[in-house]
Amino acid sequence: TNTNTTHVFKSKLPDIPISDHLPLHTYCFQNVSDFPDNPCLIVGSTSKTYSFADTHLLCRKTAAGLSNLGIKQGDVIMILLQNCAEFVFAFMGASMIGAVTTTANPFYTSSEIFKQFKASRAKLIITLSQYVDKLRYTTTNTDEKIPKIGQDFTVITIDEPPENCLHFTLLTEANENDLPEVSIDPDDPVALPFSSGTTGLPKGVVLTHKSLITSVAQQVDGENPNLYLKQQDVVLCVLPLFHIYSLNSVLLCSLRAGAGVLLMHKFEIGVLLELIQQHKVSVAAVVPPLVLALAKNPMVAKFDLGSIRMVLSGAAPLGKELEEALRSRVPHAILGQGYGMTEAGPVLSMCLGFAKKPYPTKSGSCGTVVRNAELKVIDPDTGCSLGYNHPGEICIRGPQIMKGYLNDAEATAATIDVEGWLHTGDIGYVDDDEEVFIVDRVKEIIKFKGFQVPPAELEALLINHSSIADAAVVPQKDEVAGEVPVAFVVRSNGFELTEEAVKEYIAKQVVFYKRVHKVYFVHAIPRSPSGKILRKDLRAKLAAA
Ligand code: AYL
Repeated sequence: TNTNTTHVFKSKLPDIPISDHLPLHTYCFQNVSDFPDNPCLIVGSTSKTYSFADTHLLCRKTAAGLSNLGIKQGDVIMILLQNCAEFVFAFMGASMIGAVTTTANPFYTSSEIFKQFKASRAKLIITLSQYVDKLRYTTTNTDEKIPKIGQDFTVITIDEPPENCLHFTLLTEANENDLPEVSIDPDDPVALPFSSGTTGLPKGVVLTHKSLITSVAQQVDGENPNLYLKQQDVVLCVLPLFHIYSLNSVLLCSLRAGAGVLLMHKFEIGVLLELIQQHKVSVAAVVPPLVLALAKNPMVAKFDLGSIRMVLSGAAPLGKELEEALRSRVPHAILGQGYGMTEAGPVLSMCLGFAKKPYPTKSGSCGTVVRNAELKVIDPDTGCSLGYNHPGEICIRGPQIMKGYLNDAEATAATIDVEGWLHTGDIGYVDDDEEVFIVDRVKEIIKFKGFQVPPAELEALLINHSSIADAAVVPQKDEVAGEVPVAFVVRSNGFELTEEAVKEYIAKQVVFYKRVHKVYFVHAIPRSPSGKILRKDLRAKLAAA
């Protein structure tokens, strides 16, 4: 291979002009005057509907309210909520005053929340009263200054506020005319999701106004949008908005395109089916475990899913058999995948069967690289670029990728090279029809139902245990979750330690999807001369078992 020639893969769709000079909220609400009375947000649990005009106004009021509470341009707020209308008002409202939102899973434990809270230096948290106890942080480290609610940060609840907390109506009842004038640069951050990327602990991913606008435009803009959302569409929003998949491809794309968003605060198959039927959901964004439920659950047969015209699956590999099983349930719908990574802005490729003028696509494909971007596949050992049908590490370049990791130049440089290519840690190839196929992963991350489980985080907890001398965590294949984390543990000399005790020790400290499913006691963890865990060897051991 000649190292001087780089084979670059592009979309089959032509590049388009993108309004990436605008602030994100201006871009998303740019067309609202064309459809002010169309439903924008539909709350599944109550059927309460906010029109585009209502939504836009409530976002502006929330922006003014945040500003009244002292939130300034560049400040970070944390949203710790399941899907709800307030999530949308807070995220877009923060954008309007040039503030940045970090989103976190409300099921996180207190220590998981505080790691992100501290790293992001959030000034305010928006949540539900039932989670406020987790914000009364305690630590055994006496040197650490503990931030206190109402003194060091503000807590707002969308329901009845506990002591020292404020009610969300304080924001939505603010006067939108109090909105301060801010001048937003396209390279200013607007969202700060956390991701562990290819290695190590979760880090803040700096997504700017320009990156998110570019990503949304790559999906829904142009004469022939790659992901064609219509104003009449009702888009299912059951995947959590605190994850970039739903935030970007469901919420932001729908706002821009003028489609309605059906908000579900949690997944429950009966309720989901009922709502799809009742609200005539036409576009469903899902993850493989949800495809499994839709394909296999006997309840599905009792409901009319005829309104669904498009099903987008992403965030984890979708098996061909599963895709076929779903096809038999929604025979008239187009099924396809999107492939994304938080750091990539997030979408790298999207099924061209979703385009306004669709292309034929193959089962198992993750779509074609989005327009206005470049994708290459490199040999993981030599770094040389590879041509069609040769699997290698997928790299992406374009204005949509992250600015970098928050306060971590080293991790940024390890992920985005000097030429601007973001290295995904995914192994895949592009076939003769420009379709991307993911076949493996060279990075550490474990994906439980599409959620990230960073092995380094669990390993650090394990090594903290007084009876554990060394530990490594790797993925094990799982029928339902895709992958589950399992641990290899070396006991300290002379210590008794059971599998149950290790599992419990971890379960107490992490959100449900990071729990260790199996513990293998071993005499040593295989490591390279430099001390890196040889994860491949451990994965091979599991495969052989
Ligand atoms: P993160 N097939 C296989 N693996 C996938 C796929 C897919 N379709 N999509 C994502 N992954 C894996 O940061 C892959 O290993 O973002 C990738 O590097 O939580 C990793 O998940 C990234 O995990 C969309 C569609 C966003 C998908 C996304 C994914 C965001 C997940 C927008 O429209």
